[in-house]
Amino acid sequence: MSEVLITAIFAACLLGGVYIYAYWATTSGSLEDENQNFIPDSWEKNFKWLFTGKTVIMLILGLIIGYLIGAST
Ligand SMILES: [Ca+2]
Repeated sequence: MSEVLITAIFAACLLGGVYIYAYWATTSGSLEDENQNFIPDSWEKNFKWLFTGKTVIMLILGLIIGYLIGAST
């Protein structure tokens, strides 16, 4: 496997974990989410783009992973 593929898979898993954690933490009340957008309010100042761009980021990572797996076989 190429290093790019491993990096892309790792990034997708890491981001998936971050999104799941943010959802879990806001719904369970562990982290404050007054505006109810499933983004912990303390993260919104610096990391809101990571959530608003979620679909695009995951799509690009998916395309990279799919392309590299396809190219390697
Ligand atoms: Ca919020």
